[in-house]
This record gives sequence, C-alpha cells and structure tokens, in this order.
Amino acid sequence: MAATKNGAGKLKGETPAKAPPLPAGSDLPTSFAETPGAGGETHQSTNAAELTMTTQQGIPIADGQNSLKAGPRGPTLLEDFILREKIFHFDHERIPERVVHARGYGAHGVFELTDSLADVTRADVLGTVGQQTEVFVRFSTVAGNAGSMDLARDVRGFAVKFYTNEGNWDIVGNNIPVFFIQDAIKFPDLVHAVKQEPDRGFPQAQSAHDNFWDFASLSPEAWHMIMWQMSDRTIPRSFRTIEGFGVHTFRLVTAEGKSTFVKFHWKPRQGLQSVLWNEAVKINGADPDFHRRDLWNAIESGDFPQWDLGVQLFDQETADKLPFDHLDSTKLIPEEDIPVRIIGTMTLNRNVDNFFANTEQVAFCTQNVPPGVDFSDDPLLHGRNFSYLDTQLKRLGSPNFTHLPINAPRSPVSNFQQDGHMAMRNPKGRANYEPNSWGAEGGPRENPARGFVSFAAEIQAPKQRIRSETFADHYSQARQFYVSQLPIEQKHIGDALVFELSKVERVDIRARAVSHLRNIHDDLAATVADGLGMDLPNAAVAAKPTLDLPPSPKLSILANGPVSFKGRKMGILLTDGSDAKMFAALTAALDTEEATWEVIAPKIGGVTLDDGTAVAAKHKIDGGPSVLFDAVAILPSADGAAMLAQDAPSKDFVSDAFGHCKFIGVGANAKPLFDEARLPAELDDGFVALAKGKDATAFVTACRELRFWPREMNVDLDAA
Ligand code: HDD
Repeated sequence: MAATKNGAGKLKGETPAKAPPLPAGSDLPTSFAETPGAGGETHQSTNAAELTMTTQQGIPIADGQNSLKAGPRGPTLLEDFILREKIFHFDHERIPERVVHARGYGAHGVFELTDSLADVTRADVLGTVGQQTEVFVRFSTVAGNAGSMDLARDVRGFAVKFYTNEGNWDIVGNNIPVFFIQDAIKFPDLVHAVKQEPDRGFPQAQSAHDNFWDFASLSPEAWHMIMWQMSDRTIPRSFRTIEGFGVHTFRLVTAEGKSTFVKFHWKPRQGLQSVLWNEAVKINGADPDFHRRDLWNAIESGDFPQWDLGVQLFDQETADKLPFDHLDSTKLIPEEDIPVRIIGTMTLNRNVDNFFANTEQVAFCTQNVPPGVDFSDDPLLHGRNFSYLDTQLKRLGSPNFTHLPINAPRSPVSNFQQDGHMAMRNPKGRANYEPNSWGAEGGPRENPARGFVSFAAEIQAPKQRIRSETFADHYSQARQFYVSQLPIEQKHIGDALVFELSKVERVDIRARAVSHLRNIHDDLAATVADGLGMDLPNAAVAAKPTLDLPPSPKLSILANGPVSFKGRKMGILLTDGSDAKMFAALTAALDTEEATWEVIAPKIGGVTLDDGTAVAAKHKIDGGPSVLFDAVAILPSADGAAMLAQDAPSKDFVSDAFGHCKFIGVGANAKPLFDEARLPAELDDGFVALAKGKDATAFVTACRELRFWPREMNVDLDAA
C-alpha cells in the first residue's frame, strides 16, 4: 500500500476517461471560449502576446488592479477607460433568470440510435442504427430561483437538445410523465401560485405554502401530478437517477405523410433512486449544490451517466380505444398497456467548460422539431410552442440567440433572416429576399423534398373556449399511481402531504386539499387527515367517478432501483489508529463495485492508520455529514471512538445514517459512539459487522439494496 492514500475513491485531478469524439459534422464550437474571433480563445492561448490581458477592445493592460488617479489618494480620473469598461461590463453581467426552471445544470453528450424508427418517421436522427448525434442536456428544478438549493421538493426538468443533421430537436421534458394543468392558459396561474408569495417574497423553492395549495385544491386536474409531486420522485438522489418524459403525445411522420403517435421516455441505466425528506432538508444545508456536484463529479471521473430513450408508439385507432384522451397531459399511458420500446442510448460525457455560455444560455424550445417529428393537438403543448420562443427573446435579449454556439445547429443554416442585436451570421450576397431572380447567387431555396411538412390533420370545428369532456376524469390515474407504490412509498406520500399541508395556515385550504384525497384513496385521505389532526372532510365533487385501474409496477421507484452500488458513494469515518487492513479491504471492495468513497475524519489534514499509513480526509466531520452518502462505514480506533462519542456532529453522523435507513458498516470499535448517539442496543440487519477482510465485500453487497427499509417503521413517529 502507498504511504499516503487519497481521501476519496475517484478524485478530481485523476485522469478522467476520454469522452468519445463528437460525431461527424459537429465541428462547430460549443462554447464561447472556443469561438474563433469571439475573444474567448485568449484564455486558451499559450502565445505570450495573447496571454497579455487586454480590454474588450484588445488594448493591452499594464495595470488592472489600480484605477487612474490624480496622485496616490485621488480623485479618480474620468478618462480611465480601463476602469470604466471593466465596471460597465460587470454591471451588465446578469441576464434575466428563467421564469421557471431557473436553477439548472447541464452537460454535453452523445445519443446513439440502436433501433431504427425509419418505418414510422422520416427523421434522420431516428433512422440509422449506430448513428451518433451530439446532445446537450439541462436538468433543473422548477420553482426555485437560480440560487436556490438542489434538493427542494420539486419536479425536475429534463431538457434534451439533439443537434441533428436536420436542425435542432428539443425534447423539453420533466422527470414526471404528467403535468398539473391541461391547458396552457393556466400556466401563469400555476407558476404564480407555486413561486414566492408576491407580497412577502417567500417561501423560496417550495410548494409548502398557502398559495400553492389554494390553487391546487381548486384545480381537480392537478391531483394526478400532485401524487407524483408528493412521492419521492421530487427528491431524487441524483440527476443520474431520474427518468425523463416528453409528457405530451407527439407525432412521428413518414415521408408519405403517415402519422404515428409517440410518447418519449428516458430510462436511467443507473436505476431510480431518491432520498428521504428529512435527508433532503439536511442535504440542502450541507451541500446546496448536491445534484450538480454529483453530476459534475461523475462525468469528471469517467463514470458517464446513461439513459435509454424509449418510445410508446400507437396509432389513431389505439388512441381512440384508450380510457383517457391521449391529448390530455394530466394522463399517462401505462407501460403495461403500451410497452416502451428502447431505441437508443444517451451518454453524458463532457462537462461544460463555462456555465454561463452553456447552461445559462442554452435555449430549449418545444417547437424545435426536425422533419418527421410533429405535434399532436394537446392544448398544453400548443401553448408551450408559443411560450418558449418568446421567453428566449426576453432572456437572451435578441432574436439572434440561435447564433450562440450552444444554440447554433450543427447542420447548415441558410435563410434571409438578418440583422438584429448581436447578429453574428448575416446572409452574404446581394439577395436578401425571395422570390428573386439572381440565380445561383440568389441564396437559399425551399426544398419540398427535404423540408419540414406539417402533418395534414383534418380540422373542422367551431371556435370555442371549452375543455373537452374527454379530459374530465381527474382522479382515476391518481389512484392508480398510489396503488402502484410499495407500502413504504405510500407512507412517504402520506408524510409529504402532511408536511406540506401543515405549512398551510388556512384551515379551509387544508380541508379542501384532503377532500380531493377522498376521491383518490380513502386510506390516504384518512392518514393525512389524522396527521393534520383534523376531521375527515367530505369528498370533493368529482366530474367523473374514480375508476379502479390495475397497479402499474413501473410507476414505483423502489421496484425500479439499481442492481448494484455502482456510482453510489460510501462515507468512511476514520480516526488516528483506524484499522488499515479493514480500510484497504473496504476501499478495494468499493472500487470493484465501481462505487466511490470519501473519508471523513476529525481533522481535514487526515489520519494515520494503525500501520502508519497516512490517509487524507475529504471532509472534516461537521463538513461531511452522513446525508451526503448512500451508506457509511464507522471505523474509528478505540481511542477515536471514545473521542467521537463526545462530539455532537459525530453522533449526528451515525444517528442520521440510522434514521435515514442507511446500511452501516460497523467497525470493531464503533459501539461507544453508537451508544452515545442513542442507537438501539440491538442492531438491526441494516448494520453489517466489519471485523474480517471478507466482511467488506458482504457489506458492499448489502448496500446494493440502498436502504434498510424495515427500520423506518421503528424510527418514525408517523409510522406508529
Ligand atoms: Fe416549461 C422552461 C418543461 C409546461 C413555459 N419547461 C421549461 C424547462 C423545462 C420545462 C424542462 C427548462 C428548460 C431549460 O432547461 O432551459 N414545461 C415543461 C414541461 C411542461 C411545461 C414538461 C408540461 C408538460 N412550460 C409549460 C407551459 C408553459 C411553459 C404550459 C407556458 C405556456 N417553460 C416555459 C417557459 C420556460 C420553460 C416560460 C422558462 C425558461 C424557458 O422556457 O426557456 O417558456
């Protein structure tokens, strides 16, 4: 063993696995720093002249640290153009944050098609098996501002931009397959209701307040999505462990104009995984950047996250037979009814090199579809198609936002659109209009064979402001979601509802919320009413009676979890004198599992093990609480354990790991710490003894289950 060991499994700074090269045709710059002539390349240069700091106008700077003054004590002179420009630029650094999904994190990657859909679409990106297409993905929370925390209870955005050979295709989805509302005209109300209340400007990044539940309790259509929102889907362990859904029904269209309906699904190869609510609350304090750090670290270390792209395909005849309207975004089609066909894999393999240029400036638009992909008549989708273009103009300040490298198609762009703020791509030549008679010099021409042709849907209808009768069943799929959950997941839904509604001050709003639960599931309604200490209200008036749909196991997180501890993180608590052999065995077992690990120690300088090996710490104990890990191993020396037993953060470390149902590796000397942390005298099966070397493998194998759920019933008052 080396004399000094790093305090973490895969540290930044180790050589990451190489990202696969970009597919052919993707030679356009992907960040401002790489844009020729854009100025950013000076950061990359090794040329001495170019390394000289300059103004934005390229004037070399001799002193950028002191403003120009009359004498050393001033006054400062107005002629100081270097000061003026630097402050001017700084004053204008901010752009408006997204009105929703403000907090997000992105990464570059590649999509590879593994199953051709050429029989149902002319889209090039879905035609040729093996074809690789560059992608950029941005994950996000919805309600919080850009500076809010990652583990808010919130829907996660899952937006994918494919840079196809036929222009950009954006699937702007969420990690939940349904939405709160059926018609886009209600979107501003929904967003106003969930964001900070306008008079006081809080609460930030949470739905647990009167306005949200007031709106929700007056919107029966929201209650299917509310069941998802109250489930652990909205407190995911990682962006890497969420599903993505295109939500709406789209169309795939052949060259002959034949249409097939499609719903898009992203399935994480990492398996689904969430945290507990109590854990989420603490993670937000310990590491508000938990999700972005996790994604960044995974990609930096070469553990590239992957999602399979799946499609549910169905024709008009099947659509007509579905029990729900396929144009209603508050409904899903159970995978048991129409199976998801996997057609490709997306790999995120490159972190951004500039957050602003990539993640902030990326502009997703639902209306970005290549020939062969088209829209259904979902009224929510149509409103979105209007909204996204609009919002990019507001956010990015110019109709030329498509000229930004992150938004620029990798395929040729050619038209007569010109000028505007910050135009970097103006048509050359004399003709900037059509038709024109300038022949070959006359610029681009339409191409009916290659060009986008809308599906020729027949429409004959009166103009009305009306909601379709076929959208009226609001509770059946909400109930189906609930009965599809494992008991522990059902408990979490009940706990979440009680928590959220306990933050609602108006008692009538609480009661109105519970009245909807009565239409969903009586057990749930009774649990929540009891948890709130209120009488069970009458059921809300339902437009249609709730159907008893069969459970859909695909809707459970726990039934679709990972099969290994790969990509998960172990926290190893060490002190001076800890057992070197056990530490070596455990880290070897974790490396074999392709899991990561980090050392937590009383001092950040690290520890010296019982064989003299020095091990660096990744965290000091109070900076590395157990909520940051999927499982923990407690390996102090005897003296170390006695010391930690007097230390509140160390006691929190073990009692939180216990309370959050984590698997805990028990070193030979851990007991005094457990006793002081008031862990039960009799340890349950979520504790695994780490006495001999081979125990390490048994412990890591146990950790594949991720949590020891039976414990929750013993540690949670609500479970009693
Ligand atoms: Fe939206 C952003 C997803 C309904 C209007 N939305 C936005 C983002 C995602 C979604 C993932 C962030 C994209 C990014 O990372 O930049 N939105 C959805 C889903 C919806 C949905 C899955 C329902 C199925 N959205 C929706 C409606 C409207 C909007 C009905 C308006 C009528 N959404 C916007 C927006 C945003 C946005 C205001 C804000 C920032 C942006 O577009 O680029 O236009």
